Amino acid sequence: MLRIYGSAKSRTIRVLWMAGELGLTYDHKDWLPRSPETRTPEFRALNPNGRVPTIDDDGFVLSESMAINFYLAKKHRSPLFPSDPKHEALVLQWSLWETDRLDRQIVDYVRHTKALPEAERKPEIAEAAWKEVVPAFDVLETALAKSAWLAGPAFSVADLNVAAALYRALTIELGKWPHIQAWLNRCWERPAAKRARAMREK
Ligand SMILES: N[C@@H](CCC(=O)N[C@@H](CS)C(=O)NCC(=O)O)C(=O)O
Repeated sequence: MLRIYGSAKSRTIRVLWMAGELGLTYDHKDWLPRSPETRTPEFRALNPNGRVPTIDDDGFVLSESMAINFYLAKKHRSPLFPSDPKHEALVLQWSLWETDRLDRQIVDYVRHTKALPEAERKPEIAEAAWKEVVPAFDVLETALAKSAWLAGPAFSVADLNVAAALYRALTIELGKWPHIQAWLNRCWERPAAKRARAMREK
């Protein structure tokens, strides 16, 4: 049995989306980041970082949302994991790129402009984050102007990983990046994405 540790109100939303795409049944430990449940020796034994998402798939324990999604898609022989090695490499390229260029930056920007209570927002953090978000969005916009999807001719784990990581961007004005806007809409309109989002926003 697959067990998924982590609330949809965390990066676990990526894995819940993937599990939905694959039609998997799973036991969900709906734990918030830094919750007491993630601070136990038992959870530390699964993920010494104390972070979510983490999965336990019949004893195979894995952390890192992007890696979990590669694993699940590949294990279940889903077309979301492309068979062409070039498309597979593009899945890795875009997932690693997002982790490097946008993962923390987009969260910092949105938290410090709207998500946090006003008294906790730090404009200097938002400003520094935005300086990194803009060139990264420009790169993504150029790629999506050339191709509807990030890794080959169809929606794949590359699109899922990057679009899911850009959950926070759903609240940003994206008029300057029309291809990102259209692609984000296409990705988040998928039934599995809507279900994962509903889990987060309930
Ligand atoms: N690179 C990791 C990041 C995981 C991560 O930072 N998770 C956050 C929640 S979104 C967490 O559990 N934080 C708890 C902590 O920092 O102790 C991934 O993509 O899975």
